[in-house]
Amino acid sequence: MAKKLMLGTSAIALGAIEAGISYASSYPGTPATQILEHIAHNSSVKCEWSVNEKVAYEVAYGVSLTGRRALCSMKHVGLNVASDPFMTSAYLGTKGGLVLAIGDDPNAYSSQNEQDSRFYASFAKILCLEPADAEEAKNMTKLAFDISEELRLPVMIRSITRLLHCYSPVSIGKRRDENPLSLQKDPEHMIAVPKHVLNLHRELNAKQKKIHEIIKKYNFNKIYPGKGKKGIIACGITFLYAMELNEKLPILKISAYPIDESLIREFVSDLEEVIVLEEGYPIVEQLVKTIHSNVKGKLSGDLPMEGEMGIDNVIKFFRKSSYKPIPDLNKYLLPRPPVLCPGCPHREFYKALNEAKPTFVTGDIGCYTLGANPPFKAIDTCLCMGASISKASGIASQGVKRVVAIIGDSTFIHTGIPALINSVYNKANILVCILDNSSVAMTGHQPTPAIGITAKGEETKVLNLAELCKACGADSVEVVDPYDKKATLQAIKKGLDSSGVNVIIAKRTCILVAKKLKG
Ligand SMILES: Cc1ncc(C[n+]2csc(CCOP(=O)(O)OP(=O)(O)O)c2C)c(N)n1
Repeated sequence: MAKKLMLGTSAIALGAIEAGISYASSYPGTPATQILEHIAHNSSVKCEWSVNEKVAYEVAYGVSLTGRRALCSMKHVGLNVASDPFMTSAYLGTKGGLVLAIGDDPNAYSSQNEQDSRFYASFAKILCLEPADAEEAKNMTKLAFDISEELRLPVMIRSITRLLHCYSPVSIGKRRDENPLSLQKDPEHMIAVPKHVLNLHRELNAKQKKIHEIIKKYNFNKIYPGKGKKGIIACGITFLYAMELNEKLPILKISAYPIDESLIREFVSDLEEVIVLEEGYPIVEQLVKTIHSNVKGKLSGDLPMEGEMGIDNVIKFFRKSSYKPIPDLNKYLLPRPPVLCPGCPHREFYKALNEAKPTFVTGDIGCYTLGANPPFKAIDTCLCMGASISKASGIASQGVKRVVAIIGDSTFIHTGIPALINSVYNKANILVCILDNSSVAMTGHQPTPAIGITAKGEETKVLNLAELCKACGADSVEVVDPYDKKATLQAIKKGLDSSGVNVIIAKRTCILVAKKLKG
């Protein structure tokens, strides 16, 4: 079989393509963005950038109802947004294979937290696979569709930045045919209403035995014998750390959850010490601690609870006295904190905003969050996508005047719209500034509905943000060019002094996109 060096993201995409998917949906988010990009640019599979992760998951679930296969991918925090349909879809079950590929981000290289999606899989009572490298990522994704159809449940592929953004060899296989279209009504398994719920929950619980059987059948969790009374339990990518360590110790490789307790018992029965390696929260370690009295890992304080574990921390733990840290080359480099690009329209907007002297500025997530850094220091809070307008409403509800919410175009469409409606409905006095650079710049310039280009690069209807804001009931909507400082400053000053919900759309294409368009 031919092999190719591939990114983990591309490997997952390839696994889904070879599995015969009929659709893929996603909302951009590092480290998972390139999964959909690979499908869009390297296959004929239909796919979409959805407006947010909840919508992406619901679209994929809809495809599954037709008997066809769908992949839905997102970053870890995206699953918070998609958690409502995700949780109940496990109750209803699926028809065509439905696979949810999640990119976790230990160390928060590009995220607002380090949450571990394995919790979500166990919360929803579904099977979760955790590959160690790109080859496994591809094979597991492909297999996950068969497993999903066998269980009639969504299956999660959980991987992390280190795997998704690294290249390793991947075998290229054949694309399986798509499933035939077969949309049949099945109210008991399609309508989540109270009268069906207990039965659905019973069915979901009954599937747990089958999940364990499938994990055993495919040998996902495997013991590698070794020498000595110390043993390693290694989850996902940490299996590579354990191999690189080359201590010749017995290893239990974990690639599937929920974990089979009996396998852990079998593995640890003869051991005097068990070391648990896992990226993310100490989920496996917590379980092993209930089975063995000498467990080393994050909970014991031997490995870091926060950040990425990485091979360096593992070597440090095993080779205590002879450990030589990897030289910190960063000290030879000039510091390069993330900054707004030269010529970025957000820069110009912040200059005007600072001059207008607002009392408090609620931020959101996107390139414009960098306005919190010097020299602008223009943002006072950042929580999660879509929160700027609602936070501003909360602050203003306490009588604080001249409160400004800053939000990007993609973020506004993602979850800002309900917050705008909410602020109008509840009579807030705030100024909302939508920094519209006609791009999802932070994640690599994906298109948005406001520019009318699909994931496949096709033209589609253009969403008019100004008309939308008016329809939401905003008291005024003004569109300005942030390069026009006078007009921008004037609009901000006017908005700050007005009551009600006033919106400024600062519209200018991201400088990097504009450069590309010029060629
Ligand atoms: C729930 C969630 N989904 C996705 C992301 C990844 N992400 C960070 S900012 C952003 C959107 C940025 O686009 P926009 O609001 O247009 O601002 P820009 O970067 O273009 O200034 C995305 C998708 C995230 N942090 N949280």
